Amino acid sequence: MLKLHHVSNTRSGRIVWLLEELGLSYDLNVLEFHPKALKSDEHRARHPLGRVPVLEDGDVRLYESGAIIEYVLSRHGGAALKPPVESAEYPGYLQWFHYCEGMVMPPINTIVVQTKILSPERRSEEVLGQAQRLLSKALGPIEEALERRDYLAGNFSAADIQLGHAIFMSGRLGCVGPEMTNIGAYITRIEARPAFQTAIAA
Ligand SMILES: N[C@@H](CCC(=O)N[C@@H](CS)C(=O)NCC(=O)O)C(=O)O
Repeated sequence: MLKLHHVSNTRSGRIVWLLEELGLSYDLNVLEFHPKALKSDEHRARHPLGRVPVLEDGDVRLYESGAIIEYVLSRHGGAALKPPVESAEYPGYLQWFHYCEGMVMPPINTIVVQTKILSPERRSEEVLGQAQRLLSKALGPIEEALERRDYLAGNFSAADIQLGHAIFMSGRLGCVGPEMTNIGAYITRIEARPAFQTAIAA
């Protein structure tokens, strides 16, 4: 049985979403977003940095969301959520899948730190503004790509889970302006998926 270590409203929601889309059974260990839980010896034994997501599958333990998604797709019947390697959609799938942690999440991390984690006296308007501008720039090519399609790589795919979750988070952080109409419609589209709703409620 798969076991997912999860904190609400974080990247581990991507994995809940994936497992729900695939209809897989899994145990969910919901942790608090608090050092007592995440930096405990018990959790550090699962993830050396004390973070989520962590997926356990028998003797296998993985703790990087993109790797977890690829692993589940390969070993647990997820072929339908990835375009075939020889298809025209495959290069775009790869690009958007990795664009998430490479380009979109770094400024999101800074925005979360500057608006939610640091105490008010340690926050910096300058650092926050810089991260917001960077995120807005990183969303630009996605807005353009969604002009021609409903999902990032043709049909709904794991790229929509990985990057779609980050786009949804960008919206929640108030960083999707009204001019980003394609992204706005995309967020509405993914929010309508029952598996996504389960993931956000978890
Ligand atoms: N690149 C990693 C990032 C993991 C990560 O930073 N997770 C955050 C939640 S979104 C976390 O656990 N933060 C807790 C902490 O920093 O103490 C992934 O995609 O899995």
